[in-house]
Amino acid sequence: MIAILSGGVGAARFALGMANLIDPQDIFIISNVGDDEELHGLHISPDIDTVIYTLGESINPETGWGLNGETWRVMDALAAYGGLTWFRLGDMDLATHLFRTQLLREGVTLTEITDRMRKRWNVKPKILPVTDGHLRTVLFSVSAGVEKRMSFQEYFVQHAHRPIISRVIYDGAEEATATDEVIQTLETASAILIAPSNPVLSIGPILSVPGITDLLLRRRDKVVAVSPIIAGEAVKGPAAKLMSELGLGPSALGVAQYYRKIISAIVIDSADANLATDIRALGIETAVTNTLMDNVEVSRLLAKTALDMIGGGPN
Ligand code: FO1
Repeated sequence: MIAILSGGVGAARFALGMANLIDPQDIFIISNVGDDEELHGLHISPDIDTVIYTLGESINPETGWGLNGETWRVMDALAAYGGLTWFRLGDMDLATHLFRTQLLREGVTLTEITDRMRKRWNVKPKILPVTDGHLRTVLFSVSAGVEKRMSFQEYFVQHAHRPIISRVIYDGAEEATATDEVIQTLETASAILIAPSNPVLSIGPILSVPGITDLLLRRRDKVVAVSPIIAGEAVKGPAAKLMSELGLGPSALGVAQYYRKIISAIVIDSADANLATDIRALGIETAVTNTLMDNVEVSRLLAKTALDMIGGGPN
C-alpha cells in the first residue's frame, strides 16, 4: 500500500500514472484541503474534485479542473443577476457541490462524502482529505505599507495569482486533526510519495496539520518527492513565482531544500540534471528523468522511477 500527498492537477496526473503501474486499490491519496472555500453558498474542494475527475477520466483536459463537456447555463443565469462570476461552477459540477454541501450540513464528514463521490466516478484509489476540520491557506501581500489578506481562491482565481506574496499561513492548522485514516495510511504505507504539487500551497497545508510532519520525519526513508518545478518554471500555476517571493529558491534544488528534513529521495526533471550534485549534497538521493506528464505513459514511468528509489515498486 502506498500513500501520495496530493494537490490538484500535477498530483492527479501522477496518481493516474501510479494507478496504471500498481493495483489502484493499493493507492491512498492524501489530499490538500487548504484550497477549499465556501463560494456560491457551496463548499468547494478543488483538489479533491480534480483528483476524482482525473482518475474518473472525466476531467476537462484544457483547464485541468472541472468536467469535460461541461455547460455553463447556471453561471450565465447568475451573471444576468449580477451575481458572483469570478469563480465559475459548471452545470454538472454544480451537482457535485450541491451533494457535498448538503451532506456536510447533515453532519457527514468530508472523508465520508469524498468516498461516496469516488465510488460514483468508479475511482479505485482511496482519496482521503488530510483533515475533516477547518484548514485554509491564506496569503498576504503588501501594498503601500498595508497588508492585504486573501483566501486561496481570491489569490489564485480572482487575482490570477498576480499579487506579490509576503507571507502564507495555514489558518486552522493548530487546531486541525488529521483523520485516523490518514494517520494509519502514513504509518503503514510501504512508500510515501509527495506528488509534483506546489510545495507551499498544496503540500504545505498537509504538512501543517499537527503530527503529520513528525510522522514523515520518522518515516523519512520511505518518503520520496517529485519536483513540480522544471528549469525554474512551474508546469502549471504560481509555484516558482511564489517560492521566489517567499525567498525559497524557485528550482528543483529549492524544492529539495523545502522538503529536506522529511524526504530521503527526490525525482527531478532531465532539464535540471545540473542540480543533482547539489541536491545529493543535502543527503537526498536524486533521480533524473522526464517529469513533464503530457501523457499517461510518462506519468506511469515517473511513478515507477519514484517508487523504485525506495524499493516500493512492483517487480
Ligand atoms: N479555476 C479558475 O481559474 N477559474 C474558475 O472559475 C475555477 C472554478 C473552479 C471550480 C471548481 C473547481 O474544483 C476548481 C475550479 N478552479 C477554477 C480551479 C481551482 O481554483 C484551482 O485548480 C485549484 O484550487 C488550484 O489547485
